[in-house]
Amino acid sequence: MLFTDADLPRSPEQVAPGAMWLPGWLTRDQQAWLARQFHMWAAGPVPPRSAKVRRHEMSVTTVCLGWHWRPYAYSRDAVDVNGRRVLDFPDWMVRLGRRILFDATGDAQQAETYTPDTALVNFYDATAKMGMHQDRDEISRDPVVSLSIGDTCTFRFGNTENRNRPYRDIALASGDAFVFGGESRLAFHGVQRIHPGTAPDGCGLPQGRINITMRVTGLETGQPL
Ligand SMILES: O=C(O)CCC(=O)C(=O)O
Repeated sequence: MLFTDADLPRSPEQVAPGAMWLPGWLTRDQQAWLARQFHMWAAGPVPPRSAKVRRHEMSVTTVCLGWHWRPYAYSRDAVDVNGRRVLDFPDWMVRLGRRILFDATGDAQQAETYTPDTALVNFYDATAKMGMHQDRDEISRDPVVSLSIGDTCTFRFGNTENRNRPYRDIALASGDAFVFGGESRLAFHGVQRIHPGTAPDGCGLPQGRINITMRVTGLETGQPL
């Protein structure tokens, strides 16, 4: 076939009110740089682990920055892993989150004050998935900013009422950003499947998928940057 969907230009798109998909937001070099950061984060002090949700181990492994997430709470120390304090949330990631939020919304005032203080960094192997859920362990309802690196996934973005229709399935590819806030902040969402072999050359992750979601916990007020 001369053209597949992957060859077609992909433009920013509002998936639902408050939910913006920004395809190809990261350059290939930026993806590779973030993949290198991921390998450093994964080296410790707290290793990636599969969280247990209602006694079932998730198929993704997660390493956190700023605050450690466990179902259904945040703490500074990884009390359900090895008790060590998680790495600080990097200043550059605050700036990155602000730039993405501005590109998603055009709202300079909101973007300038956006101060994420935690990131959940998930690694998906070829068979990993994430069930439909809401991100509601944060006190703050500031937007969630997500970045994808590696294999494409089918990301399902639903409604705020339940896990059922209406929802949209979108192909989140390496370098894509996705923001959900406002009316969509509590939308159910999940990862239906990973598409092995789709990671682009040079993205820094030959197999699997990294997803970074930045969030504002609302647990402690940080210093403005
Ligand atoms: O991997 C993704 O794109 C979504 C991750 C997610 O839903 C989460 O970390 O809560």
